[in-house]
Amino acid sequence: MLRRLDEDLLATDMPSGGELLAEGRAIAAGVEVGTSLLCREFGVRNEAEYKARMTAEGRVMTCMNLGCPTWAATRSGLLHICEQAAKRGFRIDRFTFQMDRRMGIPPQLWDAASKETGPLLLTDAEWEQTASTVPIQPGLADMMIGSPMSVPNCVRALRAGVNYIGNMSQFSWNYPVWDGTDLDQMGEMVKALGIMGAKVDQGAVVQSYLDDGYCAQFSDYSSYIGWALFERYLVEDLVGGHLSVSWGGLTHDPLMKSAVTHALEAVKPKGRFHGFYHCDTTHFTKDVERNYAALSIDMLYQVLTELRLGTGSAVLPIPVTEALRVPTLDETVEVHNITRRIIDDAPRLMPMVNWGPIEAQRDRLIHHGREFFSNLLAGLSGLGVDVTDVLQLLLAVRRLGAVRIERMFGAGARPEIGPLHYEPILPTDTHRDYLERRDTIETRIRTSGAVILRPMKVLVGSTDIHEFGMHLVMTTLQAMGLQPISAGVDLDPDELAEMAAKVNATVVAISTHNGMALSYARQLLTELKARGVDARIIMGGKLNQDADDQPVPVDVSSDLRRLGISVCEDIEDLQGALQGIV
Ligand code: B12
Repeated sequence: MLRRLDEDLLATDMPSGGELLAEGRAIAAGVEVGTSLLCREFGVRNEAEYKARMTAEGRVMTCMNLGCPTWAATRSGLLHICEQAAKRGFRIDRFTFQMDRRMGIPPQLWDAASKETGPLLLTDAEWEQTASTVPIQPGLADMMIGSPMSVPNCVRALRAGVNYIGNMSQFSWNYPVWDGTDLDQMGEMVKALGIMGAKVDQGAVVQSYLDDGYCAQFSDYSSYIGWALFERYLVEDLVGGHLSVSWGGLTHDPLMKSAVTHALEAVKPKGRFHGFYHCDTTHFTKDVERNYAALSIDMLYQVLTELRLGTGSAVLPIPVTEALRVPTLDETVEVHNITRRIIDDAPRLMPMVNWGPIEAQRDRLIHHGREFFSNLLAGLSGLGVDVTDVLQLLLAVRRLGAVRIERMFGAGARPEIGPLHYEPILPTDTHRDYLERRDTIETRIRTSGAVILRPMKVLVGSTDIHEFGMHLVMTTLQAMGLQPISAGVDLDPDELAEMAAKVNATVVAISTHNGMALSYARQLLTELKARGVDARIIMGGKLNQDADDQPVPVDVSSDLRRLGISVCEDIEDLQGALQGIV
């Protein structure tokens, strides 16, 4: 295990985590926690009590993702979905509010950043309406705790009557146009955790969606469990709060998924309810018909798991247009209708399920997950981190990054064939999918006798957190014999242009997914010009643009072409795009 690092894991003159938690608790004293419409209608004080009641009654709860371009559209969307569900004889218990990434930065910076997928909440009245428009409990997770706006967002959510507030796993995200330091961001997060800890008795639960953060980069499912234990240690042991751990969007193997859910439930303290378990999102393709099968298979196994464990966590189905764009309201109603029918029918299958192999897998996950967690704490301590200080822990793990953390502390083997090589014990679907796609790309390029391109300096980056496409771009370029330079993720146009100037790039290859392809491209062209960089731009991912007056993001591929940008629908198009440049 590594004992020394070349860079600093901690900052000089750091405040203590304890002081920041106390600051948060002082803020909490002035915050009155609201009660949502759902809780009022059911006569419960908060969502955890609602979950306890529904679980006792044997109801399998459901959750949806929702975020239209504006709050007004999202509000009427909630009313529409509620009405349509009632017509079809079912109701939805909660929704996870999908917001524009700008919610994580101070409002005075909003105009400087691009509009992305999802709405902004502008006024106190709008915050309040999130929990009072329909009897569906909101979970406010994205861009809340973990972002630079952790404190004001957390306070406003609690006042509105929202109890599950997160998203803890997003602590490592960078936010557009915000130029504070990682220490500033983590400091705000710790204060917000202090607020949540102080409001435990009123039902405050820190929400985490594991796949949003480091777990997406881990290659071993036991690291998921280890990381959940780490987050639980932070929130429950050090802050005195309650934690909800959700997961599932990046896993398509339903048996492994059931085993991981079993493990997460087994290491959870009694009396806690996780918010939701997410439908797989990665086996959804552009072939919408096939996606009905992906949805139904995932939901069936999830519902069976829920019937067995009675976790009180809601199942979250995903509309079949997932791989195309954000869904329409009616697409959301449709998948909930399908899911409710699955819930109604699944009990018949229960006696036929053999849970033995899943339980055996659960035990391995827990065993190796605990190993990861204790390695992590011992390792951080050995590196000089005070493992009883929340701020030090968050800053240190943020600076280490997911890949290094797993390499250093994961339970798997470390054959010395590369600097960051790690051999997972229970490989994640993300890891296996990457290896499969990499092999396909390498074989295709080898067998097609791909032309050796003249040396060109290709800079590769992502405008947001989506990185899997970007990794494949790097892999493809390497297979072609080039040596691409990685610029990383979450890049603002000026940052990317600055790097392009620095490395004297001849090509900039960008992966983008958050509904801002056109505004980003325009800004990037301006920034490159300002630096005198004459590089060709290639773009791929979700080449669409959000607008306040459009229900879903609009495809902007032709606008990008008009700007002189090479547009790639798939990774296979990359070679052609580069040949065009030669
Ligand atoms: C995985 C995923 C995530 C993961 C990402 C994990 C990670 N570390 O990368 C998590 C859960 C974190 C996530 C978060 C979000 N996501 Co997301 N995510 C996806 C998902 C399911 C798959 C994307 C993916 O990685 N696919 C696998 C790769 C290999 O395929 P690919 O990206 O399509 O790339 C292929 C091609 O496009 C091409 N390609 C891609 N880039 C490039 C670049 C070049 C140069 C070239 C040549 C080719 C190329 O090559 C690849 C192979 O063919 C998609 C839906 C879907 N099924 O596509 C939504 C999706 C992209 N996400 C979406 C959204 C809105 C978000 C959030 C903003 C939600 C929120 N409010 O929090 C956040 C992002 C926040 C942030 N900080 O940026 C939306 C985007 C909506 C839109 N505008 O159309 C989608 C479409 C889901 C949906 N239907 O609503 N997401």
